Amino acid sequence: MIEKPRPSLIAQRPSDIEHRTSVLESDFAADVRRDLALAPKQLQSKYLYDALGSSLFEAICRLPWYRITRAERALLNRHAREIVARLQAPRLSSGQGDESSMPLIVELGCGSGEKIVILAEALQAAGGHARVHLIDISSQALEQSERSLGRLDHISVVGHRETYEVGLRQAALARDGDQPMLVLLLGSNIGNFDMPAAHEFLCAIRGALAPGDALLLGADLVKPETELQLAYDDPLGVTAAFNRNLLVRINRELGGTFDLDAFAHAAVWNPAFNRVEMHLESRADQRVTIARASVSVDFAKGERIWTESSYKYEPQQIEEMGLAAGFVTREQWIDESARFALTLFTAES
Ligand code: AVI
Repeated sequence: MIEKPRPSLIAQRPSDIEHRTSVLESDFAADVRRDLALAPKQLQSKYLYDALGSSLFEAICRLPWYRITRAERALLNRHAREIVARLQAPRLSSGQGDESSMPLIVELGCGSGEKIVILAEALQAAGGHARVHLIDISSQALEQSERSLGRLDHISVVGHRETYEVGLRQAALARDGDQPMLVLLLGSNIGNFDMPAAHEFLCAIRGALAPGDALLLGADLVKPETELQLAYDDPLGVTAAFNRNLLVRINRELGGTFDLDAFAHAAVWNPAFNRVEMHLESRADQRVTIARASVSVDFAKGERIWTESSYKYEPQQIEEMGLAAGFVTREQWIDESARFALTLFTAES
C-alpha cells in the first residue's frame, strides 16, 4: 500500500501563489475595462466566482428549479462503476499502486467536489488508486473539494487555482509514463463557452490526452423555455444575487461605484442560439466609475451588461462536438426528466 500524500491545494510555491494572484487581479481590471467598452457591454462569467459567488452558486445547485446538479449526480451514481471500469481495467485490478498504472483524473471546475468523490469511491471499491488534479479559479471550491476527497484512501490530490487551460496543461505535465487519464468536464460547464470557444476548448483537452484516454462531459439539454426561466431566474432570487454579486465584487476589488439597486437581473432564452443569457439591466441613466480599472462608464436606462451564456444542446450535437475535436462516443446516458446528458468519450489516435 502506498502512503497517501498530504493533499496540497496549489501545486506551486507560496511566492508563486502571491505572484499569480496579483496577475489574476490585474487581469480582472483589464478585462472589466475592455468588456464594458464593448457593444453590448459585457463582463466575463468566470468573474462570478469569488467566495460569495461560489457559495451562491452552491445554493443555486440546491434550488428545486435548477436540476443540472441533481440529475448529473444521479447519472454518476448509476454509472460510476462502468466509467471507472473503462479506465484501463486490467491495470486497475492489479491493485499494486504502481505509479504508472494509477489513473490520473483531472476535474475542470471542481465545485464542491462531490461528483469526483462518487467516481473516486467507485475506483476505490474496485481496488484502484488514483491521482486527482482539481482545477478551479475559486480557492473556496478547491478547498471544499480537497476536504471531500481527503477522507478517501488511495487518492492523492493536487489543486490548481488556475483557468481550465493553464491547469490542464499543468496536470498533463504531471502525468507519469503511460498513466491513463480521465478528464471530467461536468455540470454543463461547457455550456458557458460560446460554440467556437467550446470547440477550441475540447480540442485543447484532446491535445492533452493520449489515444485511449477519456473525457466525461456533462451537458444540459434543450428543454421548455418555462423550465429554463425558472432555473435561471428563480423565485427565491438566488440567481439574481449570484449575478448582481459581480457588481459587489467590482466595487470591492476594483473600487467601483455600482449602485446595486440600480441594476436588475434578467435571464433571457435566446432560441436562435439555444442559450440562456444572464444580463444586468440598468434601471436608470447613470454613470459608474471603477477607480482601479481607470474607467467611467455611462449606462442608459434599460441598457444591459451581458454576464453569462448557458448553451443547451441536443444529444446528437454533443456527440458531434466531441467528434469534431477528435473524440468518439463510448456511452451517452440521459436523464429524460431533467433533460441532462452525460457523455463518455475516448480520444482517438
Ligand atoms: C456553472 N454553470 C454551468 C452554471 C450554468 O448553468 O450555466 C452557472 C449558472 N448560472 C446561473 N445559474 C447557474
